[in-house]
Amino acid sequence: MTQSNGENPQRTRSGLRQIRDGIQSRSLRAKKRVENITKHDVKGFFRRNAFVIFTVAAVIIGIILGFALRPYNMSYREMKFFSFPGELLMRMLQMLVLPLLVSSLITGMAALDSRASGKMGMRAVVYYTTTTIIAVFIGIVMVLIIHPGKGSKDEFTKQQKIEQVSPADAFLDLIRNMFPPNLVEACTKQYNTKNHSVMTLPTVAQFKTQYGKRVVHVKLTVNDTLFTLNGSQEITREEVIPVPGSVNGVNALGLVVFSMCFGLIIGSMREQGQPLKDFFDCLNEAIMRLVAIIMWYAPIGILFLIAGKIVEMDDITSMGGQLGMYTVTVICGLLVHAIFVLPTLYFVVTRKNPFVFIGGLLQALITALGTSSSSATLPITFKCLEENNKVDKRVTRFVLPVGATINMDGTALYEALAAIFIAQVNDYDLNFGQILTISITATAASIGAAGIPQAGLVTMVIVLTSVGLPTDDITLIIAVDWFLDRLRTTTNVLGDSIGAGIVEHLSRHELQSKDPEVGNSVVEETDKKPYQLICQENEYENEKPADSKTKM
Ligand code: 7O9
Repeated sequence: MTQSNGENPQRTRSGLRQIRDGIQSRSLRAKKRVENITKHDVKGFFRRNAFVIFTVAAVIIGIILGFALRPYNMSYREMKFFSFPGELLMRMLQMLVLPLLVSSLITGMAALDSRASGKMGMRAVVYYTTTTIIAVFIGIVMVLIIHPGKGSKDEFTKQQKIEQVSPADAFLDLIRNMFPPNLVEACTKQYNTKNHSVMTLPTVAQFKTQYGKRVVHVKLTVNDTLFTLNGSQEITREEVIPVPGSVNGVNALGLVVFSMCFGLIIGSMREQGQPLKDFFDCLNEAIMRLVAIIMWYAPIGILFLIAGKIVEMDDITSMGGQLGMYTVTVICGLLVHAIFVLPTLYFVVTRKNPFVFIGGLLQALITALGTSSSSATLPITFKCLEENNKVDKRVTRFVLPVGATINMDGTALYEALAAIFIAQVNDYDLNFGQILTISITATAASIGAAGIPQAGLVTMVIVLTSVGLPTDDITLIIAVDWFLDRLRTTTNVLGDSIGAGIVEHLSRHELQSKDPEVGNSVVEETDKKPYQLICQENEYENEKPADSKTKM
């Protein structure tokens, strides 16, 4: 290599000249390129990035409009009218989530054999756990360093009572929700154990006096639910009993479990499963086309969602010092995770520029910010990853819905941080064991959130109860929750998307060598990566072109 000491000075000089010439010619070329930019190029740039430009503009206009309208003190009704276009966007996105979730998971699983999907699933799970643990760690380090809670609650407004939840019941509900007995109901309801006090049970008491200990079964109706009590249990007047119930909301966990199993089975059925495979593939494609249409409306919806929220929010100047510091701490934690940890992880694994990848996701991230729901953002996330970042559909279809359901880095970071903040406000010293307990429960809470009814509050209650912190103090942080929710949702969506990029990179060999029977829309566009083109050729070898639905 170049050892300048023993080198011919003539050669060194010529090398320098070469470098100089190189730089000069490059700058000349760049100059020429700038000079050659035509109106056509500029137009092309705007057309290609139209969505992103509109969306960013929507956020800026939304913020300005929101603050401009605040002094007018709108009535509640006026505010609802004003947020109406935003509400419509939410409804449209949510409309697509269910068919998208089911069809993408089924086709995603059916396109892979059980070994390949097992490997990919393993990678996804390792990624989810690693990033969630890192997120919790960052949250804890941030709150310990910045120390936003000062051991006094004077500046906070009056607290309300928070309902207690039993962690055991929540855990059992999570498992129950994985296996919905009625698939149609799973689209609208989640199982939720409710606690009922049996104070008003004169019948039981009468039964007992009448028959003593020999009472076998007492049938009761509480809230229209018939259930049986075993008489051998001692029923005292104060007893609280778990009663089956349900709450409104999609049982995402149940649908994910069902769709994955169903997809795997269809995939293993070969020719027999082909009609169903085609059906769900077609359904998925049709939904994605609807998403493309809704994306044109998204900027308007986002504008009004953001402006509406700013008009609605309480006066920020009344926010106390501790709460302000808490908000800053959460923002710092989320930023470190989203701008430093996740991109670094992406770079280390793939050796590609993470910020180019994130650039392609901009619209999904802004939609997450506007809607504060990673499930409602799912359709846009799909579009961004598949179209801008050219991630293989077999990966996105499998990784994104599962990620939206169980991978919530922002939520995990937030819950751990919030629990320690509440401890600080109460002047409660946490030892290492308690901090470890908080990390474990926060990780579990973020994984199980979609399976636990009314998750936001319930998971926070579980984290606090695990170390004996007062649950009523959750009301201290509710004032800023709407805002922090948007930021953690954005982090959640980024985590899921980077996960898809990483899993695709790690699975590239299997995807390359996989049998070509991968579902038609996977190989739809011609500007895809080489291995997809290989699949395309093979597909034509195997199929009669007349039967093929593949567009060229
Ligand atoms: C945040 F798979 C899908 F897409 F259909 C799906 C549907 C519903 C996935 C998840 C859900 C779901 O119910 N999720 C859920 C998420 C339920 C309760 C709480 C949360 C946590 O939400 C985050 C948070 O509050 O930190 C955040 N708002 O990512 O949406």
